[in-house]
Amino acid sequence: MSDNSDYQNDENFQNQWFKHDLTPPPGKKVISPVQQNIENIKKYAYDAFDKLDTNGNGFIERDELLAAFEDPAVPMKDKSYIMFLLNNQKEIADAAVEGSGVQEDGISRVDLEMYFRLVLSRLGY
Ligand SMILES: [Ca+2]
Repeated sequence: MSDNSDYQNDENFQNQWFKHDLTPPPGKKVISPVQQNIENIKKYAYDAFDKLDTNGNGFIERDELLAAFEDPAVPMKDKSYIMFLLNNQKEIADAAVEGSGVQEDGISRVDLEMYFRLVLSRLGY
């Protein structure tokens, strides 16, 4: 095998990959940074739901968000998501009315679903 055929040392080969990274395939919808960020927060909230809902009542309450935010073991990136949830807690909790009709202060999974759907539609996605 000569040096010329060694793809690891072939700059052109590597440049090809960079080009592909920057150009989305035709017809594929480009996800904006804002949309991506919202999707990340939603995914985080879903994935971390059981961890955040420390008393296991199916709702993430403000106290639980604050406790997670102050936990030194929680990574900064997660804290930025938690901060978003804290800042928008009222609006998220009000996004869906749970079965009983009694409005809860905490965030349920249904609230998350409804809220993020609402936000994305508001942004025109
Ligand atoms: Ca809870």
